[in-house]
Amino acid sequence: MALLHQLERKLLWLSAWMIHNANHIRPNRDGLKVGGHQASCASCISILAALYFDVLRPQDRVAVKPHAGPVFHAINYLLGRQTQEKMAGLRQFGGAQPYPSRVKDGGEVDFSTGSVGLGVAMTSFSSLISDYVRLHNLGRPGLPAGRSIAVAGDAELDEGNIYEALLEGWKHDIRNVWWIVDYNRQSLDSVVPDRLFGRIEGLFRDMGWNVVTMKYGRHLQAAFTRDGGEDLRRWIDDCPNSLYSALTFQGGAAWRQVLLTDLGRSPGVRAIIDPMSDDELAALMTNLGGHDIEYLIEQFRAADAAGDQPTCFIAYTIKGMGLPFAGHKDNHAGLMTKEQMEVFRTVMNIRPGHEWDRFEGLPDADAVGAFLAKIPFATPLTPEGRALTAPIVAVPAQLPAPKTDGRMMSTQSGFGDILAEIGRGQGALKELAERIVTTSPDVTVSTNLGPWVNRRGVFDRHTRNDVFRDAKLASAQRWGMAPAGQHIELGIAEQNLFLLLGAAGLAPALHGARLLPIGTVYDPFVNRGLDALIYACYQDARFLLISTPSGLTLAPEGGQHQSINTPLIGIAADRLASYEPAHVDELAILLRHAFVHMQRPEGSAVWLRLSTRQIAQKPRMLDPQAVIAGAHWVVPPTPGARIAIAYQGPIAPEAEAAFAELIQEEPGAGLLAVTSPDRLHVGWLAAARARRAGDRGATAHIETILAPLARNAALVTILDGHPAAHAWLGAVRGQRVVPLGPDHFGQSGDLVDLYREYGLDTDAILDACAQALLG
Ligand SMILES: Cc1ncc(C[n+]2csc(CCOP(=O)(O)OP(=O)(O)O)c2C)c(N)n1
Ligand SMILES: [Mg+2]
Repeated sequence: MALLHQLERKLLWLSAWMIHNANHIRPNRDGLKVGGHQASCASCISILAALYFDVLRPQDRVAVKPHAGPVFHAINYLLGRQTQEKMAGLRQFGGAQPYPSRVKDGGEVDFSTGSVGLGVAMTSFSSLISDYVRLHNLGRPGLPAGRSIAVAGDAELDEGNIYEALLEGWKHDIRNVWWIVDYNRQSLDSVVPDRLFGRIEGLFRDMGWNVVTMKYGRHLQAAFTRDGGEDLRRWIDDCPNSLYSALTFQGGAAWRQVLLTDLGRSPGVRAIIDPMSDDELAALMTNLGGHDIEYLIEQFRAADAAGDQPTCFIAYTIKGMGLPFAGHKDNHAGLMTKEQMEVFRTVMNIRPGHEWDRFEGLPDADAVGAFLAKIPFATPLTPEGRALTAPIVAVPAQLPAPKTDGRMMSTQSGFGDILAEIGRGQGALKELAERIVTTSPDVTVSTNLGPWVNRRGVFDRHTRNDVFRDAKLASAQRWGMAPAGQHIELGIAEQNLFLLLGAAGLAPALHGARLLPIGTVYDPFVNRGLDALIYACYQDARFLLISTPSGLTLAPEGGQHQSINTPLIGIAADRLASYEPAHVDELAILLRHAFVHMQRPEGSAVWLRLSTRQIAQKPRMLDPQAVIAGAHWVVPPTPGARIAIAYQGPIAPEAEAAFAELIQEEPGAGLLAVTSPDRLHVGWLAAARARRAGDRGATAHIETILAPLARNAALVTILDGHPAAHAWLGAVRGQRVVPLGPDHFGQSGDLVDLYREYGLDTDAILDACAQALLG
């Protein structure tokens, strides 16, 4: 315990110093605030120390609240897993990130955090995936199952996604999840209302969680057992959060004054507080559960021994504990002044020039070092460290594409057919089929996942029969639930979809298990889960997103469901390769590519935007590389041609019809199928960068594609999405673009009316061609 107390002091020093160094010591070249959160760090020192230095096992995975990033780095530094250089570079280019980041800070980070609420919820989906991997026997052999743990700020519980995740977790009977709330009753702007936690505690219990409230530390608990102790406890229990915070900031004399005013007539209370100095009184009154490491460890161990029920620990804390602005309501981004830091340095016994020394100022430095070497978490998870890898699953050269020749088909039904064929799991498809895990937020049937689910079953930790099937009632969906199932059924909340895809997409790194996660969602509702989608990609999770139906092509089903901004999101989202095929032959190429690209170290998640519109499929030979690179000529232009039509997605028939008329007058015109403005744009920027770096021959796919057209040729572009997705094509070779696509949405109709109203029909394309040719 004595050594743990010394380690707590060290974490408090290092986290505060790291932020101080970034703001006050390091040269500032641009005059911008650097920032950092010394108070948020101080608040959870004991919680993190109890976890990392005692309770955690190497196989546990932790999401650390964003503003405790410096404490996390300090812990790793003490364990020899973080460098002084990175810590001194906190918030600097190449230095430690402000909030723990898997991709930028490296393998010690299990889950990135930053957008509050998401890291917390991620842990429940991570535990679900942990169960999935274990029950399918896909994990790295010999790796024990660990807990998924979140250390959360209390304001994170204001985020709605927390409650969506709680409900979903309850449905899936998740296990081995701990959420530890750093309950400092402060957020960024203010002190939170007093009665809130009663509510939140009830919510957790209703969702089947065990709730452990750690309000008072052992000193206060002891005081409460004395004469007058009950009065003191009642006084603190009734004390509004804001007053408690203010008194904490003011210190011992202020505490004494109010206690004497309110409880001075109680001889027992007088006997407790009168013998104490102001400092001792302040220490007693702020002896909350979350700052008592002995108590924390005792409670964590007890929960551990009690089993695998999900547990929420509410650890009462003080924001800024141990620092001059402890308890002050404005302390969130508060920084210690240089003078305050000097006082702090003296108290911490740190010699100038030795600020970064690991055990500087600790009375038992050698013993602390020896202790750290023996804690459970000091054992590396594997010889390669915490970030695991998984072997690549072979993908056959061609996926089993449905017979399309001469048929009318939509990309959505093509997707369902191909996946169902893979689901047979025969021959070369066996391993691929075993690694796929699908999920959908209550749109499994309407996104054509049904046939796949019929073949592979629904995942559940418990086997549950399909009542309809057992009763021989006719239904197209035969969905028994069992641990061997490969579809994870989700409720309708889209953020959960992306958090689950994120967790499943990290299975190689977290469990050494290769999963190929596929999630389906209606395209417009990508927006509902967008922050969680970006969050999953930011962590480099690998998954395939299928969004369908999309655009105003869903026509009578549309109105509010018409998505126009999603192609732009596809262009802008990092670590996400986005496509919109028009025909099923392109789709088959792209699906195969997705399974390969998701597994490449330099790959990424993949997004296919699909449609329910049935269009004519034609026999043809495609160049897969061109489809993957983002565009291919359906009808190549003759050299020097004055115009081309470029289309994307299910408006292909309108583009073809317009093209048939156009070539009557412009025989050399070209017809271009765009499968990905995102990939074209990525390739274009990459080629420009390569040329600037000296590779003069670097050429982008879109540059090659547009090269045959005349320098001053015109491009008429069209997609069922915002026209800005294509407008940039004019910048590639300085050609003129007339971009078509809806920039308004919101009414249903049939395709004829909608395409006319929003300028996507054949006439609109021909008008645009005329305008373009006139220049
Ligand atoms: C989604 C999101 N909204 C807003 C913010 C800005 N923000 C950062 S921290 C914070 C308050 C955090 O309070 P709490 O979770 O209680 O953390 P602590 O008190 O421990 O610092 C806010 C609003 C954010 N990071 N993410
Ligand atoms: Mg807080």
